[in-house]
Amino acid sequence: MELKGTRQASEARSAGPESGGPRGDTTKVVVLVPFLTRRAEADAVPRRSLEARVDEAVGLALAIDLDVVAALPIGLGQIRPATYLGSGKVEEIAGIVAAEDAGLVFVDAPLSPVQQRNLEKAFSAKVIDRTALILEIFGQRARTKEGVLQVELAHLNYQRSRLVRSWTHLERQRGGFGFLGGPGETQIEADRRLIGERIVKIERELEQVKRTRALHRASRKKVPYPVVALVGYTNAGKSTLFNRLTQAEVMAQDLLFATLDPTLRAVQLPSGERIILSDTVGFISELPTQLVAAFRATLEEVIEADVILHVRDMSHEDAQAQASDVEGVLGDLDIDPQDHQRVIEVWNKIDRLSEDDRTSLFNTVERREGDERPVPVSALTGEGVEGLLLAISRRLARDRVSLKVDLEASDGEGLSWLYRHTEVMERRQDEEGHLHLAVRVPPDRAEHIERRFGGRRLPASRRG
Ligand SMILES: Nc1nc2c(ncn2[C@@H]2O[C@H](COP(=O)(O)OP(=O)(O)OP(=O)(O)O)[C@@H](O)[C@H]2O)c(=O)[nH]1
Ligand SMILES: [Mg+2]
Repeated sequence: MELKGTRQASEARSAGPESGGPRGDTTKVVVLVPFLTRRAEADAVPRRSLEARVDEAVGLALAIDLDVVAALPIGLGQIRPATYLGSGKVEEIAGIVAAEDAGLVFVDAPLSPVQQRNLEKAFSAKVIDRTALILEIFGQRARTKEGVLQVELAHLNYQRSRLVRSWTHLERQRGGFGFLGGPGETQIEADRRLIGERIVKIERELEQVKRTRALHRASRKKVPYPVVALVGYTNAGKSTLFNRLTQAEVMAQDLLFATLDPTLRAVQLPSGERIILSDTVGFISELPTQLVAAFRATLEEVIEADVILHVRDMSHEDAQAQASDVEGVLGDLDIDPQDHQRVIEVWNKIDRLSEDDRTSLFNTVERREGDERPVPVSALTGEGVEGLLLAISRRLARDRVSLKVDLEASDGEGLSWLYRHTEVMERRQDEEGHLHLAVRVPPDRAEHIERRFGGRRLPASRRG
């Protein structure tokens, strides 16, 4: 068995020995990545390398500052109903847990409550599965009221589905949001009715928050700026690209799920038009079902976006598998990932490629035609970003209608309406004082302008 020790300095917040509870330090975690040795997996699913899976699991643990004392791929002939892992493995791991004084074991798989409890007994340590860990990360990251509520809701639903006793006495002593302690875990003890009541309450609050946000979005819609949303696998470089495009300083880190709540900024394209750029939460494979719903709400910006940038880390060995995961989630959001009128693939991190890989990537890009052509960039160095902006402009120009509007110079009200509700591309005043404007609007607004101002549609000359 390979032992991939990845120690990370972190403050030791030892919970201390507990009679009957986990013995070790609950900030020290052993990461287990079970994989089936006889794979019955459908070939349609792109395979992930085991090493990348282990890296990702370690990344998840590091994302909440755990001290990873060991990370082990665990080959399984079959999944055991009682303990998930075979008894030999369980014993072996228990030895490692004790030797490393780890108080926590992260099993990168979905565990049943029974399996979790049995493993906790066998390891004398707290055991969490993939869903619990991701929920924990989300709990720490959520900043907006809506984000916090959504994560708590996902958390409660997860708890309700597994009401079993675990090391609850420990959780009471520790702060924090969720599974590693705090009020979330305490409620495992509470009965279903209490959890149910809390769920209803949160759902009601969420409704309210959503209504407010829908209102905000509606009022933003009156402003004619199109919305461009960044989506992609976690750590693909969305926030880095967002910062490059907006000159903002959104947290961009080599950290899984660095971004949780959507962030919006206005950006001016070189062609002069303004867009609203939206940075969003990253996706991950085997996204826990409880979180899909939370994602859906967080991703409302994406659902309504005019253009979607699918940012991909092309230097990652699992780039293909990651892209399929992202496309799967887009599909769940009723967005067709193959609709290249709307979805632009941004091939990021090209600065990390070898000369050969770079050449072959550019060849692949060249072979694709028109809208299907991905845009290679490096969000880090800025290479290719001009091309990306151009690709965005082209998409936007296509589904917007350009109109020519003539106004009396005295029509100040009309003029200010146009500035508020359209993109004014050109403005000219003739000798007699008449104003001649070229404006651009979404198709549904064009009719109104034709009626109100007698505007005339221009041939779509700006189409790229
Ligand atoms: N070499 C290189 N590194 C990059 C590039 N773009 C992003 N990175 C790095 O990749 C890591 C992740 O970047 P982020 O921008 O935080 O990724 P993200 O997609 O926003 O990730 P989440 O918010 O976690 O979903 C950071 O360490 C970045 O510096 C790039 O073009 N080249
Ligand atoms: Mg981010």
